[in-house]
Amino acid sequence: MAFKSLLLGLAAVQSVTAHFGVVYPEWRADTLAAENEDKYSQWNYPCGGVPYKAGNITNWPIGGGGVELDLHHPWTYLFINLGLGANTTNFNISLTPELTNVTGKGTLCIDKLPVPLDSIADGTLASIQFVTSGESGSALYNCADIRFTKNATGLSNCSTSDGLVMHTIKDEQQNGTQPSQDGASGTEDKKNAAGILGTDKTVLATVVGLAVAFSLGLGI
Ligand SMILES: [Cu+2]
Repeated sequence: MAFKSLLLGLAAVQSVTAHFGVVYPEWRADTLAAENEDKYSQWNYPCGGVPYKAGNITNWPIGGGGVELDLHHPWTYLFINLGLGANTTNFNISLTPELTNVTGKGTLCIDKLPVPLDSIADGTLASIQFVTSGESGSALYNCADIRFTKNATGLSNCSTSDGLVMHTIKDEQQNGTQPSQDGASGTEDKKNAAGILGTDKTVLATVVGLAVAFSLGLGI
């Protein structure tokens, strides 16, 4: 019982300091802010409990724009989805069609997420859903509302934090799935905690370690 309340205590402490933030396009609401703690929860599908237009609508390029995230967990799977229309709850267009793993904490900049649609009319309203998930499959959600706009400026002044690496399954397949003995890609594979296709024992040990940390409520 005492152990359980210790774990719950740890989880509560982590709840404000961890999770993730959306810097660009501007999120509906700061779901990390202490004053929003009772209103919103990033655990809630599809948008952390934040209603449409709770914040500003950002003009975003028609062919696809950039995003900037603030990641607080040691690693995460990342899914970015698009829902067309005002106040949609149907985020059925994937902007990250390859399974994506981000290792490291800090600022993640993606310069351009192509939108896989042939024609979007200027002024079309939409929302972008950001989902992060650990190995357990439970996920965190945030949304940002956008307006597809010709000549929208997009992301600027964003630089990805040192040590933060984004991988997709496709990258892993193209760069070789066998960690090399001395090559740079081998080093990178060992750092890649999710180790999607990694067979390396270091990777496995890291994943097990993280699984233990997650099961204890750390970093959640
Ligand atoms: Cu968290």
